[in-house]
Amino acid sequence: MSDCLFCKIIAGEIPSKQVYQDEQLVVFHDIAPKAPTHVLVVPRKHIHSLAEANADDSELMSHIMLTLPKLAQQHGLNDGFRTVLNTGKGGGQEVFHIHFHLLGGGPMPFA
Ligand code: DGP
Repeated sequence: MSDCLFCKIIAGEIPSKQVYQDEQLVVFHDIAPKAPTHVLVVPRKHIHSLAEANADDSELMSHIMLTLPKLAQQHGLNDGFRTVLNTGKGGGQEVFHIHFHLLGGGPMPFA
C-alpha cells in the first residue's frame, strides 16, 4: 500500500534499523522502544490488522509465531520475552500494517 508507513520501511523508502529479514518478514527496531529490546516483526504482505487476516495467511502467521522465539534467542532474551499484537484503534494499534512487538531484557511495560 503506497501510504503505509511499514510498507515504505519494507521497501527501503524510509530507513530503519533492521535485525532480520526473510522471504516473508522484516524485523526492525521500534522507533520508541519500551524495553531494552523492542523490535517489530512485520510481514512483507500488507495486512491491515489481525482482524483482516484470513485463512490464506495461516502459514504466514505460523511462520511469525515460530520466528519470534528465534529472534528472542538472537537477542539474548534467555529469561523470557513478551509479544504484543495490538488490533484496531481500541486495541492501541497506531500503524495499520499488522505487526508483532517483541519486548524483553528489562522490567515489562504494559504494552
Ligand atoms: P502499534 O501501536 O502496535 O501500531 O505500534 C506501532 C509502533 O510502531 C510503535 O511502537 C512505534 C513504532 N513506529 C512508529 N513509527 C515508526 C517508524 O517510523 N519507524 C519505526 N522503526 N518504528 C515506528
